[in-house]
Amino acid sequence: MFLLFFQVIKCKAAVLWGLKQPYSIEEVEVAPPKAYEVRIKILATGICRTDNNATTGAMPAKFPVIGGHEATGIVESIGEGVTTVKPGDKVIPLVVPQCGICSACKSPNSNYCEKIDVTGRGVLSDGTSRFTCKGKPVYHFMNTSTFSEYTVVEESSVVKIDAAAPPEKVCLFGCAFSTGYGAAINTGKVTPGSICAVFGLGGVGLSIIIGCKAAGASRIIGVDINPRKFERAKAVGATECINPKDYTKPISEVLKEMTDNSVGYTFEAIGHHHTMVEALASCHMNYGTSVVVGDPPASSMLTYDPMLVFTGRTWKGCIFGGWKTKNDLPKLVADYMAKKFDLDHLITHVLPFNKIKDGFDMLNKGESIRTVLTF
Ligand code: PAD
Ligand code: ZN
Ligand code: ZN
Repeated sequence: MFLLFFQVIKCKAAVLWGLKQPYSIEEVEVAPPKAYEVRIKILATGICRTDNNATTGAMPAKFPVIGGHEATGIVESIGEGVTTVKPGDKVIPLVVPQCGICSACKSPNSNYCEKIDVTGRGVLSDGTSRFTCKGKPVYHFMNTSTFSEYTVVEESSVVKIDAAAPPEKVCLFGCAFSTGYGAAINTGKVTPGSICAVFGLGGVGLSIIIGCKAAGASRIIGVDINPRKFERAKAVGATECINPKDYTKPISEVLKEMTDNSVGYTFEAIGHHHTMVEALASCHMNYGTSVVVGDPPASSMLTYDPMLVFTGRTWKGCIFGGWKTKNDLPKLVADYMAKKFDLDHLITHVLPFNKIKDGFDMLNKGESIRTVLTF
């Protein structure tokens, strides 16, 4: 029985063979976990813009790669030395690990664990991958690779959550919700009564709105070029929504006029240079704070007028909403179970895993917020 745990598992996974190719469902082999590693059976996984960025090159990845990073699963087996999870535990794989020993993990002010993989390393700590397909190694994506029936992660990249948590909802704590909510609460530190503007009303932007509302913002203005996003943004707390295409002047000017020049906080949840600068220009020239949440396109430079920060604005970014994942995610899920948050407006579609292509098509046509794939 013990030996059964340590067999290679053959299963279905969505493999990206190279840039600008679609995710293709293949049979892959998933090796058993080595020491300090955990093999997880994935139950549900969301489709995030970052998974699409891996296909365009905006997010670095080592090909061929199994994408996906926003998921819930059950621990299938553990390698030697693993103590924080055991087979049968319900878990969330962690895009931002918490190894506990690097300088970021030891600092109370950082969650940027050195084990994070945002550069497309694609391998676990021993320099190898646990996946093969058609005799070739297939690489890991952001330490997680959740577009697979089974995946292997390091112990630092997985956390146990409440066994009763619904997998097809709480997978959003694996990325969108935690990122957006934390960007407002932890990074922006939105204050009661303040005015906020959120650029980009996808899963991350809507989660920022939920965070701004929880922090007591008096006005939350959603900004998106797709007006089909407005209804759900308002449902989660946006007080108004505007479309830059409806104006000839810069949206920073529009926001200034709408608010008597008093936008305290802006958030960029799109991932374009021009909207990052526009969001910066949209917060108050002195006391305003602007948070970059959207993934900056890889290997690109941004130019901006330094006067924008010289006058006193604060320009910040965050990864995964600033949460220390192993410590904080179980508490966020517990808050969800206590009905502190409602994720229903964020999830527009639930599809079986083999419909992954439809999920990406809807993301790229602007028809979905979050599509959750179930196994
Ligand atoms: P999404 O594609 O679902 O939403 C982006 C929204 O931006 C869409 O509604 C678009 O219509 C809108 N948009 C596009 N262009 C413009 C424009 N010029 N002006 C206004 N609105 C526009 O993405 P998402 O919510 O999954 O992710 C948003 C970004 O956040 C994306 O860059 C993703 O890679 C990044 C991200 N960052 C982290 C992090 O830790 N910092 C985590 C997860 C995702
Ligand atoms: Zn994501
Ligand atoms: Zn660390």
